[in-house]
Amino acid sequence: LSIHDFIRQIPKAELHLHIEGTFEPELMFAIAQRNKVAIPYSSVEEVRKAYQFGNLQDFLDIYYAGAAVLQKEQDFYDLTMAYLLKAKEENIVHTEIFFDPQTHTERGIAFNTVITGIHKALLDGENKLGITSKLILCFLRHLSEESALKTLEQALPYKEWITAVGLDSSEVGNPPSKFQKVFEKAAEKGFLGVAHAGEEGNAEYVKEALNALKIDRIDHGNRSLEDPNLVKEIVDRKLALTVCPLSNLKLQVVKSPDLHPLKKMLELGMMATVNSDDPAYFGGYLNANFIVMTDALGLSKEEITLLAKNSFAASFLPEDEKEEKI
Ligand code: ES4
Ligand code: ZN
Repeated sequence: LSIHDFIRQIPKAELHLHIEGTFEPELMFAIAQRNKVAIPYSSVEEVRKAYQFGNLQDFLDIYYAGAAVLQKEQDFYDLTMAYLLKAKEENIVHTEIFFDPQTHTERGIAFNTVITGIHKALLDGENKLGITSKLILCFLRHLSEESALKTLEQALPYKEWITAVGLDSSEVGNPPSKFQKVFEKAAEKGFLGVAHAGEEGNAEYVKEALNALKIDRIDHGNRSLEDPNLVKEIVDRKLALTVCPLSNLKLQVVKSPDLHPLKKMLELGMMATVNSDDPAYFGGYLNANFIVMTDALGLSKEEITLLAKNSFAASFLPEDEKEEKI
């Protein structure tokens, strides 16, 4: 078995995936057409050409613009099902999906429309494709804590469908402490917590995510490596990092594949996992992320196996279900 085939066939979990970031141009065109909404591109090629960003904010501007064609429950269903079919092809057997309700409620789409479309697809994903899943509600950190609190209120009737809350969007200037109250409230209601931290922000952002938000898992976390005491805490507490190699390259937080810290993280004893983040925008799904790292860093089959095991160990599945999949 070639190492690339080894990557393709090994069962994996994906723990860092924005459903709005799986929106492929072909589906975007189809949905724009049936909803009769205009998009600023005339062809799929033009959309792909526009997907050139040198940092997080440039990417987010395009990502939010694309999400604006999503209006009906069926649109959210189709978006989610398209990702699940891709996941099936890649031997992803469990996935934990972020969604950004505020991206949609801020433009007048009902919370119910968004979550029901996604949830129905996840049910079909489990029943027809055998893929288990969890849903993580992300607050947009460029908006106010008040808006996040309102979003948490809207989510409460759907508590059974949502496992955790998260924090995404523009990191620098929007530190975790801004959302301390809403994460406290979410914890009281029984939600787990995750947060994007140390992607563009420095190690202080990761420390705040741990101390102020008391998160259970760190999204990205790359810049933790700048603080040895923080690395020690992450190792000692077995906190997982959801690392996203192609995202890091596309957004230039890592300048080239051979400079990526993934292998270093494993060597330090950190529970790193590999994930695709926004695969329609960053040039590849989960296996492509494993492949770019394997080719650049010379990962062995043992290291790939460890990363796959970590993906289940770090998931929010109950312990007995983790055991079954590892
Ligand atoms: C995101 Cl890569 C990334 N970082 C922060 N927020 C996001 N939302 C979607 N992708
Ligand atoms: Zn992300």
